[in-house]
Amino acid sequence: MSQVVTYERQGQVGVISVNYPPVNALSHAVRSGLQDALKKGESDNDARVLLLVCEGRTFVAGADIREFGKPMQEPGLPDVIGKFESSTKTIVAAIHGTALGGGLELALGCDYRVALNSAKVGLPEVKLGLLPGAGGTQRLPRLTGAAKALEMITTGDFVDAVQAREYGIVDAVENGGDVKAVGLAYAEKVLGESKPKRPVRSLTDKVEADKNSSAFDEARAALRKRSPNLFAPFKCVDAVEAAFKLPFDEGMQRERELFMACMESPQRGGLVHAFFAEREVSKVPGLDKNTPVRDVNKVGIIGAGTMGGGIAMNFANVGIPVRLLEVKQEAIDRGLAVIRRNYENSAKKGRITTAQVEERMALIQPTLSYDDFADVDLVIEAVFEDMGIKKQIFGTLDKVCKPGAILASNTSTLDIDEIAESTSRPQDVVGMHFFSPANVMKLLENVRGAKTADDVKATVMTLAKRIKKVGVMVGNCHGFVGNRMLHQRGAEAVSLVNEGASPQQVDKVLTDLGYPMGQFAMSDLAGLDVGYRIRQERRKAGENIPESWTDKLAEQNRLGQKTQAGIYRYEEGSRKPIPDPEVDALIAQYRQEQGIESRAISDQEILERCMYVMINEGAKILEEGIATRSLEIDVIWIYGYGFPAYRGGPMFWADQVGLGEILARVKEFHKKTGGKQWEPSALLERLVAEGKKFGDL
Ligand code: T1G
Repeated sequence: MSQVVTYERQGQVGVISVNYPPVNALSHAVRSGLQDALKKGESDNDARVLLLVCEGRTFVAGADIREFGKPMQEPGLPDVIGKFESSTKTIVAAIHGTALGGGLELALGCDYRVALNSAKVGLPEVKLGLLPGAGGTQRLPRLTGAAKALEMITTGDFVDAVQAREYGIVDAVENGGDVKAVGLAYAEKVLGESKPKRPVRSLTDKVEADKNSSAFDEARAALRKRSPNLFAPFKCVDAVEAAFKLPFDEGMQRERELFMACMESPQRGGLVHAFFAEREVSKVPGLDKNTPVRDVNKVGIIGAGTMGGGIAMNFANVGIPVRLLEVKQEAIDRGLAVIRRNYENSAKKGRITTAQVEERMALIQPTLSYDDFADVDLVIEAVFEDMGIKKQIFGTLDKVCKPGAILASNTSTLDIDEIAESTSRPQDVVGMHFFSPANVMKLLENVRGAKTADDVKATVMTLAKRIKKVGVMVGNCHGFVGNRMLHQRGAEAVSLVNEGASPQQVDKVLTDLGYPMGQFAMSDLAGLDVGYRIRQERRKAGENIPESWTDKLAEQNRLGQKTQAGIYRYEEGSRKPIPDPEVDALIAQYRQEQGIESRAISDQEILERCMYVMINEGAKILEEGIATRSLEIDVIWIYGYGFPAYRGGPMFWADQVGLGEILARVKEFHKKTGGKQWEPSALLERLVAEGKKFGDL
């Protein structure tokens, strides 16, 4: 392997250069290379100042996450950074791209830091269930003070170069694209001005000023509100506080102890799994990564309702013009008004400017005529979940759209192949299933039909990244992956209420697990009419779907938040679900009519029945090849339904619970109910028999 860290002298500057694609992560080779290059620089008598710089796309973006969980090989990063800080020579770090985590910590071990204008810095370890474990919690506060350090370290948010200079993290910001030239010039300047070594550990003014600050307890109180279930953020506060209470070396020791506690936490395992899984899903097994993609410069969207409007926003947000089609002018006007209101709310929160509101609105052109779809590269249909309507629409699209236009449906459950058969170009038909609210939820389930062309698959997967979504390629079946599992959880939740649990008890078990909202609160958000219509469709198609108490609510026009009453009731202007005695009475009445003797149900039974039915369904989805890897299911549930990333996703969580335990309970529920949903998955049985996990697939 070519040297990942080199040393060369340019004039009076000894240049230490890291070159370890893709992001110069601090692998063992890089840490050793840095140590060796530093020794060369220190022994090079003609090098009067040293410069640390990186090749490629970015300055060091952190420790090598792929090494986590493996035995750490010396030299450890804190030691390497300590050698830079105590070096006999003054060291300048030149930053470009994203100096993150251990990368920023390495730069803080240098005496001066210069950054390109386009650079960003951050300590995002908390997003991996960790804390900065190489001095970041001790050095950053010595430059920024308590409040900024706490904010950066407990959120993991990046700051841009100018902000970093304002906070005292970098000393200078320079325009220009050649970070090495900028670094050399700054090193010469340091030399010319005889700037002394300035180890960050020796800075005391910020520590003195904030040592009795209330910022630490305020940060803890804020975290108890924002993320009570998370472990690492609270340890971050403890570590930063140590910088103000202990001498530097003891503070470093404290940081180490807290870092190891985070490293051993199951939350770190879940978050690191989620980090890599999110990146893995963009590599579709069986789809050549060099498959050409089709141009998408103009998009047509059919339906200006909640979904269509939200989908349109995703494209306008990244500058792609949209033709938004409806059948009636008032529907268009209503849809555009909702879009404008959403943008104006974002502007009020400072997320976008008022100019951007107008720019984006101008990109969304309404139309009542399919003729305006003649030149679009992609159409996304987002109308009612009614197969008859969809087939009619795709028949029309087949006639009006140009050859090569991609015809996508945002259907959340219906058969993509059946839709494709209503056109003469099934190879151009694909599912693009957005999640409500479509302009917010990051997940995009791209559904391949039997005849969907490879370049269409590659195009929609690339497009997902372009519109800042996490795209997952899935197979075609009722409900695809996410909703197929959600359907099972929903049915089990309804059964649990039939048998004696209350909706709020079921929801609390799920929110205690870490979901942002429970099954029934989510049904009220989506609208009970959505599920009701799907069940009616399936009854029309001849399936035996027994009437449930939720049908009765829908028939009483208790549709959820949109009617201020559904499974819960909602006060004017509030989204807070309030248990409703009227619903309790309706459920009791339903039990009586069904001859059900209600019983007390434990939280544990609720957890097992809601989660294990999903795991069993997920295993069947893998068996059928609807998903090819369990990590795809994890990503779908984290980004589509808010499954807690710190638990890694449902299949990762199942591996932690133990597949043997899960299979045993699945068999018990199957024996007790005979329900098809409890028929043990053959894959689950095989994995247990072989002592394997989903993660081993
Ligand atoms: N280690 C190993 N691989 C990494 C990596 C890392 N830190 N960061 C990225 N990669 C890989 C990634 O898997 C992908 O691989 C490729 O690089 C491009 O990434 C002691 C302990 C830097 C903003 O948390 O936020 O330091 O798929 O697709 O969208 O205190 O990657 O190509 O094979 O995301 O342009 C702290 C994590 C670590 C930064 C670039 N650092 N990375 O985003 O590309 S913990 C982080 C990112 C730590 C110390 C502690 C992003 C990025 P492949 P990408 P991108």
